[in-house]
Amino acid sequence: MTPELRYSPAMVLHQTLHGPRGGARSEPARSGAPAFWTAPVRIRTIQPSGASGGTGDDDRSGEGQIGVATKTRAKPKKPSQFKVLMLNDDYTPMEFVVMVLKRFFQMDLEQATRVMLHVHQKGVGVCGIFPYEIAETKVNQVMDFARQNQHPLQCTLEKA
Ligand code: TYC
Repeated sequence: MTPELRYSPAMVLHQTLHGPRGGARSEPARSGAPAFWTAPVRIRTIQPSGASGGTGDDDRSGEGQIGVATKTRAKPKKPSQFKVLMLNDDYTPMEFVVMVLKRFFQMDLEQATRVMLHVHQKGVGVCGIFPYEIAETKVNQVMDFARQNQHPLQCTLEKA
C-alpha cells in the first residue's frame, strides 16, 4: 500500500469542504487567477474492501482497496462586467447630459463634461463598468430620466 494514499474519513471530508490544503481561498492564486476562481480539486478516498460482502476490514487494516474519487468543488461564478454606453443625438442639450453623468455616475463637473464632449464628437462613450444588474439599473435610470424630461437621450449596455 502506498502510504500517502491513506486518508482518514475525516481528512477526506475536510478536503471535500476546504480543498487539498484547507486554505485554497487564502493561498495566493496560481496563474494570476482571482482568489475566488478556484480550480477543480481531486480528492483521494479509501474505499471499504469489496463493494458488498466485504470482510469488514477498514482502511486501517491495510487490506482496503484504494479508490480515486474526483470531486469538483462548486466554482463561484466570476461576475461579468458590463459597460454602460451613452449615445449621441442631435437634440439632447449638453447640459442635460452633464447632469445625467453627475447624477447617475457620480462624476464631477470636469469628468462629466469630458465624457459628454467625447460622446458628442465620437457618437458613443463609456459612462462606467459595472456588474450586470447595476449596469442595467443605470441604463433604466438614465432612460427614465431622459423620457421624463422629453429628451431622446439613449443609453445601453455592452459586455465589457
Ligand atoms: N449632440 C448633443 C448636442 O449637440 C449633445 C449630446 C452629447 C447629446 C452627448 C447626447 O449622449 C449625448 N446638443
